Amino acid sequence: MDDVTRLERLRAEAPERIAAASTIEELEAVEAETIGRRSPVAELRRSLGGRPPEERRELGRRLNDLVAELSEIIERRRDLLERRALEAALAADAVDVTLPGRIPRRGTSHLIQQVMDEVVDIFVALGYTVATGPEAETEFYNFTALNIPETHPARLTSDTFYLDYGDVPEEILLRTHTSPMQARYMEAHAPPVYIVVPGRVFRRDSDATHTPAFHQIEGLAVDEDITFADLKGTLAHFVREFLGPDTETKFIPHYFPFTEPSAEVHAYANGRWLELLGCGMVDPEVFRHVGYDPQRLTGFAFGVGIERLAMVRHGIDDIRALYDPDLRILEQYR
Ligand code: YSA
Repeated sequence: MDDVTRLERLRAEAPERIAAASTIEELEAVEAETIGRRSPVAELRRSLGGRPPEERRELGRRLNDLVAELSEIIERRRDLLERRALEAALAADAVDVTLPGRIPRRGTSHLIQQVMDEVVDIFVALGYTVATGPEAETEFYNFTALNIPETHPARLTSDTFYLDYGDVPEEILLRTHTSPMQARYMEAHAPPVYIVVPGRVFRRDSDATHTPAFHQIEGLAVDEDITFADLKGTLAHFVREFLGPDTETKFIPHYFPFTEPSAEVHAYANGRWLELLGCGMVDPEVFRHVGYDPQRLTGFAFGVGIERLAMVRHGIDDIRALYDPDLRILEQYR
């Protein structure tokens, strides 16, 4: 086949191949095969130099015409394919504004957290600040600094979760109450002190009113001339704020090694009295442990059980309901 015939055949066949390309990639492949650097057209152009002048001129003109013609057809096809690709992308991305929205499930803080926040708020409104301490505590801060004797039953492994850190100078345990923060805070701060300490505590307890992990809020007020009347007034205010003015409560004398005198506060709910908190006037021995002057300072402290508050307020008679993962229970307290 002579050169002119090859070019004419290309001119006849190429438009059909260009029209058949349905993507930009296919079109680029057809372009490379017809007028690209390795195409028959490029090959002929490279051969021009070795031809007689007349033939060179004639063949060169034909080549230029063909390349111009096919380039135009290819560009038109490219425009069309690009427009189609854009339209397809827009159609795929389209937002149907008439579709109903997806409403995300609304979360809520757990009832125990809600109660803790509320108790903290009541005391913050009285001028108290919030402090927090470690859940893994030393035997010293959990017991010794609080004047709890070596022989006290709370120190037994039957009551307390000890952590096994191997051969350490002091036993580490999961704190059994938030009271260790009393000593930690007083060691680090000069009086007066007005703090509340919310946190999780742990004991080997389990029944309808006790769980092995539960929450307390510790309160500590140390100043000059604080009396038992201040303790009673503050806790009565707290109970009225949290449980309502008509809630029946009573103070019962009690014993804690770190307060003297000591008491428990009980509230009446669901036909029975439920213990809410322990409290008392800070024992001078605790002041001595932290370097405070017991001649000049007095104070009161208390530790309130958060789950018990939730039980009294919501009429829950088994504490374990608070830890049931069934959301239908917790959703009632949004
Ligand atoms: C006492 C005097 C102070 O100066 C300061 C704090 C205290 C409280 C003391 N640290 C204490 O823990 N006392 S307590 O053993 O009686 O617990 C306090 C409250 O925690 C209880 O009144 C009860 O409401 C709650 N509680 C105790 N064990 C619990 C529990 N709640 C749920 N599960 C348990 N296992």
